[in-house]
Amino acid sequence: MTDNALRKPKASAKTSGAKKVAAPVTAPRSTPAKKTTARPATATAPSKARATKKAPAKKVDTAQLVSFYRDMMLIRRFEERAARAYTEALIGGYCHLNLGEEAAVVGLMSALRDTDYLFTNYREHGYAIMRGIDPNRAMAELYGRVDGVSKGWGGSMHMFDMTHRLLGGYGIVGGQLPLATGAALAIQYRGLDEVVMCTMGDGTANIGAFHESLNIAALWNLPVVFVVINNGLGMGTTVAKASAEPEIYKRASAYAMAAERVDGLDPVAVFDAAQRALTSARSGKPFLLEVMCERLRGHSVVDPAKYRSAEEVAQLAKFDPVPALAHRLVHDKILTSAQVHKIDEEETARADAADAFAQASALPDVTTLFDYNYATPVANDSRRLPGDPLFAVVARPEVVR
Ligand SMILES: Cc1ncc(C[n+]2csc(CCOP(=O)(O)OP(=O)(O)O)c2C)c(N)n1
Ligand SMILES: [Mg+2]
Repeated sequence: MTDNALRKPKASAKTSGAKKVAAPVTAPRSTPAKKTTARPATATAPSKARATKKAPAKKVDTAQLVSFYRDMMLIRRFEERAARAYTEALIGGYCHLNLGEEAAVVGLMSALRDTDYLFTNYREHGYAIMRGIDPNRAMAELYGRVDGVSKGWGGSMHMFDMTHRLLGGYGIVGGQLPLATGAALAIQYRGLDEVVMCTMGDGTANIGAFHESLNIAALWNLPVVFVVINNGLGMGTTVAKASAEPEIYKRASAYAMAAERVDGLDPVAVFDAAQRALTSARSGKPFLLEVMCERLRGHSVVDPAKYRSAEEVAQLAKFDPVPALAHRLVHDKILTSAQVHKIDEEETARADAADAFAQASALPDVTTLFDYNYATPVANDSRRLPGDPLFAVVARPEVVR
């Protein structure tokens, strides 16, 4: 367990931005922070000024809850299938999984309209599926096959699909933020009723682009929701060790931006919070949403996560949103255990079918390697470098100066 579990909120915490309420106050850092995984001295409990009354309990739409469960189960089985294929050396490159973050992914994506846009990072398979991309095409991309979302040239970290308005898939931590902000500017410029959602990890909130993007988004009232998936870890470094302000949503107040922290184990809570955030952004008030999750496995498939003690790993099951929702469905008599099991079987079969589809898909022709480097033709596109062992040596195009 990272210290995340200790920080899991009982209810959503909110800040409406410094324009309306006092900015969060942290104790001045007079002494250097101690190297500890415990909550840093600068962390403050939400002040009364910012704590909001718990929203009245909404009647849960049972069909929606079942649908959330099915989606979460598909992501769970898809990711497990991907992990297996990776260890069988069927998938190359990097591979980061959404295991433990399924409720966050499903809640967030269910709140988006088809006309909204998503930018995300390398931990993206579940997002791609939830945007409506066929799991077969998502899996084929992991396998680097022609039927993949990015025609097999992107791999796990670089899915892109304009039809479903998934604008990546980025391997550079924070790389997606300025791009998402720019897309929101384009929407505003065109006067459209669309919103950009930009998801990232907790570690990303320490990258310069985070601050630049939030600042300009708030300054120009851009229709963008920034979402921090706080899984307590940036690779092997805990939030407590890396962030002077570990309650990341509070950073929004530095930019007079509305913000909220929500329990990422509950897809309904995430869905509701995402809807509030999107409504705000659609009216020109960008939003920072922090979603508290646990990453159930290593940073990527090849990370044995030795920085976690056996005791911590044993605790993780408590923070697994998939069995938690199954339990809720049965406990509340929405589904029987047999029905829950059937959904599992069906989604396992769906993940297996995606795997079979990917294995049957062809590898891309190597001559198409540079075909998708640029959206539009570029003069002197140096796709055929003399000496490149993959290609016959051809005359290099003249360089335009
Ligand atoms: C600019 C940059 N720096 C470092 C890395 C190496 N790196 C990849 S993922 C990662 C941790 C990011 O953690 P977080 O933002 O919390 O996302 P999570 O992996 O937990 O989803 C780092 C440091 C990178 N890809 N890009
Ligand atoms: Mg993280």
